[in-house]
Amino acid sequence: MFDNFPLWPARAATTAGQVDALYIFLVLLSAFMSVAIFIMILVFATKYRRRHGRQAEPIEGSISLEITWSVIPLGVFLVIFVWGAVIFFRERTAPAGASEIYVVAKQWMWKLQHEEGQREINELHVPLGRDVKMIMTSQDVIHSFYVPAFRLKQDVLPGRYTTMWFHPTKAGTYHLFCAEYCGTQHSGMIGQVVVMEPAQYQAWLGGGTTTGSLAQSGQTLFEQFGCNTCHRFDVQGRGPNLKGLFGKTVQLEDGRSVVADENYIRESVLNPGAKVVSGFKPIMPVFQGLVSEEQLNELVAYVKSLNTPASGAAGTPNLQSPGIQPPTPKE
Ligand code: HEC
Ligand SMILES: [Cu+2]
Repeated sequence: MFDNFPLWPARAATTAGQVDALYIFLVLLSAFMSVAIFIMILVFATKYRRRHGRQAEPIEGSISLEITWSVIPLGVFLVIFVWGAVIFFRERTAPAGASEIYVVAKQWMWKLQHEEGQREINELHVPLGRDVKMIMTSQDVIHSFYVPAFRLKQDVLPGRYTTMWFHPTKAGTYHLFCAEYCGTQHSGMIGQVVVMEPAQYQAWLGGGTTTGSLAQSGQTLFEQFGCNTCHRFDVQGRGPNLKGLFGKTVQLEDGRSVVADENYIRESVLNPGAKVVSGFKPIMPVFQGLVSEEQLNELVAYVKSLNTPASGAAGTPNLQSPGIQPPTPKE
């Protein structure tokens, strides 16, 4: 309805309409309250203006009045809260099977890695109608990934992954901004998200040169860094078998248990001593400072790829670019 109404940026993802609906509700509610207050001011100012023989009677406490003005606003605020929370949780939880893009922010650019191996700077190409999950980190200060057309903004922090996801609904080119002041060239840390028709996207994917999928690069690193000397897939090595690790609950030596998500794998590589797996000795070397953020993403993608049932022989990841299979029937 408001597609060409210049107050709003384009709506190009499923989140956009949801956020706008809540936003419009808030604006209307505030407008209604402001107007009501102003009308009351005028009404009372007129009604109780200084006149002979007419005096306002002060109300000396009234339970019913107090309950009314507590319960009604409470109800209104709860509506806002629940509505906002629903959108928030929906935005937070990426659907299973989303294609994954790794993002490394730095002063002052966005570096993007596709699962299929394509790399981009300040430009992100995604296909129309597929879920896309962004796994983001920063190699220096805090940045924030902001795409107004998707109504999505997520801080990107050094030292850990933050994620967000979207489902583009309209082909086009949209602004990408850094929304966290990050230094001199902050205002230049801009780019674009290009949403393409699936066929065009396939052509685009085929066009670039890549050195193989992220997981494949990760496998190469896994051998280069000697991870495979301890982490074996056939016999029990000095380190745990990483097959099936992603998403699993890991028992730790100190009695805690953690779910092995991207952040856990990341920490396990950078600072293995922080969470030692139960039954193993803390002999894994610290890789902090030895792997770049991009390499770390490749290692994480590799470890995750070890989960795919199609991985076949021990240690061979699924190399068939999971992200570019034809759309699943559910869509
Ligand atoms: C010297 C042997 C050794 C090397 C080399 C090594 N690791 Fe480890 N790794 C271990 C041990 C032992 C553990 C379990 C104890 C712990 O958590 O620190 C472990 C734990 C892990 C875990 C957590 C596993 C789980 O089941 O929760 C991951 C992920 C991991 N390593 C990845 C890597 C990667 C990636 C590399 C290469 C960059 C690597 N490791 C190199 C020995 C090693
Ligand atoms: Cu920035």
